[in-house]
Amino acid sequence: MPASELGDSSEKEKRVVLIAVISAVCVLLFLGLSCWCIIRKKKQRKRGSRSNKENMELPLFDFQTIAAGTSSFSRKNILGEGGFGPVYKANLGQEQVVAVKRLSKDSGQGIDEFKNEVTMIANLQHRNLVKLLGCCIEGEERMLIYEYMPNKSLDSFIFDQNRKKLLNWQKRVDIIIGTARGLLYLHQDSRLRIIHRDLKSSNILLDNELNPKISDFGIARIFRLDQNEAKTKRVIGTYGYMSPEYAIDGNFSVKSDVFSFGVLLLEIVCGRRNRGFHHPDHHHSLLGHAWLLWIKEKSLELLDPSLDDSYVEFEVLRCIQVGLLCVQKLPSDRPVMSSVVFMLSNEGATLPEPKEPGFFTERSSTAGDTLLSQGRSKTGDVITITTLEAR
Ligand SMILES: *[C@@H]1O[C@H](CO)[C@@H](O)[C@H](O)[C@H]1NC(C)=O
Ligand SMILES: CC(=O)N[C@H]1CO[C@H](CO)[C@@H](O)[C@@H]1O
Repeated sequence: MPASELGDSSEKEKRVVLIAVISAVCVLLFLGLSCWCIIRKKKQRKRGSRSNKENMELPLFDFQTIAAGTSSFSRKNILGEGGFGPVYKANLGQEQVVAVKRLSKDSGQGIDEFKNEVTMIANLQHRNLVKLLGCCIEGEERMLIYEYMPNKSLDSFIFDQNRKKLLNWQKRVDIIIGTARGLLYLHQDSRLRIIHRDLKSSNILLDNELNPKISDFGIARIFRLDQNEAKTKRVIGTYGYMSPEYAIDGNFSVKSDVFSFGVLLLEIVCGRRNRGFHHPDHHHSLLGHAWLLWIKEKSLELLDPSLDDSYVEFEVLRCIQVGLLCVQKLPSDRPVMSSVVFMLSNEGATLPEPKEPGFFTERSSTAGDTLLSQGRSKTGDVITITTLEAR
């Protein structure tokens, strides 16, 4: 073979190899690119459908059906006032009765609270939280549809001279523990960390068997899981249930909910409201009264007289002790809800000694009280401080 041909053929071979390599790289590049495109598209579609789902996961109810079910939103079907408007009882036919929370047109803050409540509660499910069935959005109308609670709210029992007799000691303990479990779920067991910020007896609804369900998430806040505290300039809440650090500085955390829970617990045991509590011997609130009895070791006197003999003494004392632990002045002294549930449901649990409760000063002179009275809304029950918006 002549050398020239040899050189030629090796030149040819080189070219072939080069072409093969280039085309292989091209094919690989093309394949890689198309794979990447397909994967990206898939991801996008997935993300799209997920965000769609998150918004639209809720069943939509038809406006006409609800209008018919409430006799065109007649007053006689009003169950009560929610955070942002009236709540109606609606009969949707086929024995389906629901509660409809309708955003009032004149409620300025309402639309935010509505959205807040939808996104918040649509993602939650627990037997001690009220269940959202769907919503209705039509034109200006915004409504939330909840399961109907035939026995209304806890305050309609414990503060009513006749109906309070229907709740014996065991039932009250069940309500306290159920509420504690619901709150524990909000604080740490759900996918989110939620601070309710307006826990009170009228936000605890009772089902057929008088099981408690926490409701009204209009002003609840979601915390990041590593977040412990937040501050707000718009303090919204209910007089008598707000912790000192929240009422005074707008600081809120799981511990401000724990404070409200403690107030609620003591109200259930005593059958009287913390707010507007009167006692012939002093000017303290219910919390102050409970504390005075505790240090005199006379806590049983706190017990609702309508309870007769249905109670178990050591259970009552333990409940009161847990209540007092929850309403301690310093947030860091208050237990978290998991400890509260543990202390309430384990007879053997050893409980720390409570310290002085928040707002433990006789009424006429408390900084808390004067501050709190500034922004009282027209109902006198729900207040906002710093900005005077009624809710
Ligand atoms: C509120 O929080 C700030 C720090 O974030 C703290 O300095 C202040 O003392 C707190 N207020 C109350 C009443 O605890
Ligand atoms: C104590 C009380 O009023 N219980 C009622 C709760 O609701 C159910 C269902 O409507 C009634 O049957 C109970 O009497």
